[in-house]
Amino acid sequence: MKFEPKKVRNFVVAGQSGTGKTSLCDLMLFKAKAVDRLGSVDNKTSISDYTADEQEKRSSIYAAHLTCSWKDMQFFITDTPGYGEFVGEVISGFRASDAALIAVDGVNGIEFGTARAWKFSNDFKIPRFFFVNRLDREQADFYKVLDELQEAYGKTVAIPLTIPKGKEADLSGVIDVLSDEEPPAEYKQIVEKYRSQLMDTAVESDDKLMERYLAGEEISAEEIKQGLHDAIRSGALVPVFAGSAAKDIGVEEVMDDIVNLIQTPLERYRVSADGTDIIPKEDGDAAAFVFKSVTDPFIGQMVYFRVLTGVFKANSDVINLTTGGKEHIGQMMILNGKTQIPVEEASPGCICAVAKLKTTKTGDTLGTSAECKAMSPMIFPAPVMAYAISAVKSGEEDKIMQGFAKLCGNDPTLRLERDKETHQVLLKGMGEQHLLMSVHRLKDIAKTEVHLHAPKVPYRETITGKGEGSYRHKKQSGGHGQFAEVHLRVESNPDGYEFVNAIVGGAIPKNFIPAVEKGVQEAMERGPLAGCLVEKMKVTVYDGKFHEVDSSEMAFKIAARMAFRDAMAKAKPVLMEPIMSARIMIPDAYTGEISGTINHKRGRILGMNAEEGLECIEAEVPYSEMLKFATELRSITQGKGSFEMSFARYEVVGQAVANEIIAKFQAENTEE
Ligand SMILES: Nc1nc2c(ncn2[C@@H]2O[C@H](COP(=O)(O)OP(=O)(O)OP(=O)(O)O)[C@@H](O)[C@H]2O)c(=O)[nH]1
Ligand SMILES: [Mg+2]
Repeated sequence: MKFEPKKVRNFVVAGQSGTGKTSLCDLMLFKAKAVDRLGSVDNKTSISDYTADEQEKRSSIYAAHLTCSWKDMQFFITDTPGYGEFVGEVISGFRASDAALIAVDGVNGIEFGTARAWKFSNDFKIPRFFFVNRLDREQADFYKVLDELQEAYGKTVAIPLTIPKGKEADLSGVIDVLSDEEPPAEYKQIVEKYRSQLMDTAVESDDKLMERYLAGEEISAEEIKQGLHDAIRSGALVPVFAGSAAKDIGVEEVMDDIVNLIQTPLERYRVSADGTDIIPKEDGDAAAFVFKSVTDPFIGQMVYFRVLTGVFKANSDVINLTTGGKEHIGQMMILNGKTQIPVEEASPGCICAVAKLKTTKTGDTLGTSAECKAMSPMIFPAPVMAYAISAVKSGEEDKIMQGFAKLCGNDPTLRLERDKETHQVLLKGMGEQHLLMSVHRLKDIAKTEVHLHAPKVPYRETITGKGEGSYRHKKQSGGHGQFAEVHLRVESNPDGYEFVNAIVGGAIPKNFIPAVEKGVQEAMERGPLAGCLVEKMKVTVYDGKFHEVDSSEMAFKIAARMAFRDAMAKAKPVLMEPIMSARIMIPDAYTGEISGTINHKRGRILGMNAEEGLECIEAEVPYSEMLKFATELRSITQGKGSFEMSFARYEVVGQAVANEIIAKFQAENTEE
């Protein structure tokens, strides 16, 4: 099987969860006769949602790669999950594609998933088009959704290529705005309106065409097509289609226009990591971007790549341009859900899987010649939720680590980290479902289980005043005694930790000073209030005593540790907590409730603005209050909101809250 790049169309299907993306993909495969039976999400027979977990959930978790031929063209389709927590799959799906089909619900209109798909199309510089789906449902209203799209993305940008015939249960078909010569009388006016808007857009991209158009000359269908193609490619036009995947309405029109109007893989320019353009060619040196890797329980590690330029051949040697390593490609497969179809050659636009590469991982570029350029890796959002994990069966810690290492290698939004401050092992990801799913996967691939706990908050301690403390360590236990005395001062120092030796006249001999500092640093690892890291202070040793025979490094370390505690208690110690900067994207209707929730969480709202059809709240909230926010936001907004957060700084905890934390710590530590 070989593909001519001019006849390949590669696009990603993205948008809010439940807008019918997978149903649309199943229908496209069926119409293109890539399968003999129409797959269905609801009946657990979808070609795209083929994993047991997806069938159970009746919703996509992983991006699925599909392929079919339609009117002499080969489609490579990536169906992505709409559920916000699986965003990693969406990002790699966009990286692999030349255009985005954004599914929008005919009742709900713009939702978070719509805005996100729009943003990714911008980030990846790919043209997009909307499919307003589920128009057969009660209260579905194409024109209301169209208004929203035009409001958010531009009146002259979002223009229908098809409009619905009938509505809700009486939806009976669509009218093709450009080519339906005789639309039913009641639609004539509206068709004329959009047709003339499309004509304006089509001729705008070409001055000569524009002149002829204005002079009233005939413009050929081919010229209009080219004009629309260029306008879509530049983003000046984002066509809107109407339909219903469930009723098979408006889908063929979309498929035909994908063939007619969307850019070919040869028109998809990219920029390499060193800033030079990668201009795709039909043959010659080949390069492909590895956008994903998967651990298959039977085959082992599989990597998925998208050919950027040139032709790859099965059973050939290639170079990993990112690492410089050599690899051998054995069998190459294109994918239709779980079906793998071997191919001899892969050309621009193809999405292929290969097994058993030695060191290649997600984000690398493969090439047939060292002359080819590597692309930069993808950027994924930072995790927004964490669980502390522990082994269910002790002794399986290594197995757990290895299992998670594999999962993290395949999922760039998942991380396993040891927290230096709380000493917990944290599994971090994009939300509760994402983390639970990963733990479930661990059971599959490593046959081991973990307990999940709420993570401890890495509080810190510091002082707001100044204090002096001293301690004499003296012990006589048989032979040698132990003796050391340390006097020191602590004072607040916003710049960080500083240690000053102000001893004059040898009260503590120089060679013991490092031991004194060591003692101070040890004391700072476990503060007196709640056992947290102590920071931001200047510590000055100004006096002490020693004994010729009985003093030792150990004795000075102990004395310094105790003197430090004494001084800190007198210097107005306070507890500090991590504060997160959060950006919360929600539909307007939830602004009130989310603002209330933020206030309730001791958060501060810094600003609110409308962004791409959604409300964006910028806020700062203590980390301890955000541990479960991913889950709360989901339940408040019914999955229509999303957020990202990053560490901002430490701040002093208010007295009442601090007292609770300290009391809890002390109770736990006396129990021990
Ligand atoms: N009434 C109606 N229901 C539809 C239509 N298209 C899909 N559905 C139903 O909507 C539900 C969600 O469809 P999916 O195809 O799984 O939606 P999705 O966008 O892939 O969702 P995620 O995978 O969660 O992102 C299913 O129950 C479908 O049967 C439609 O045109 N009309
Ligand atoms: Mg889906």
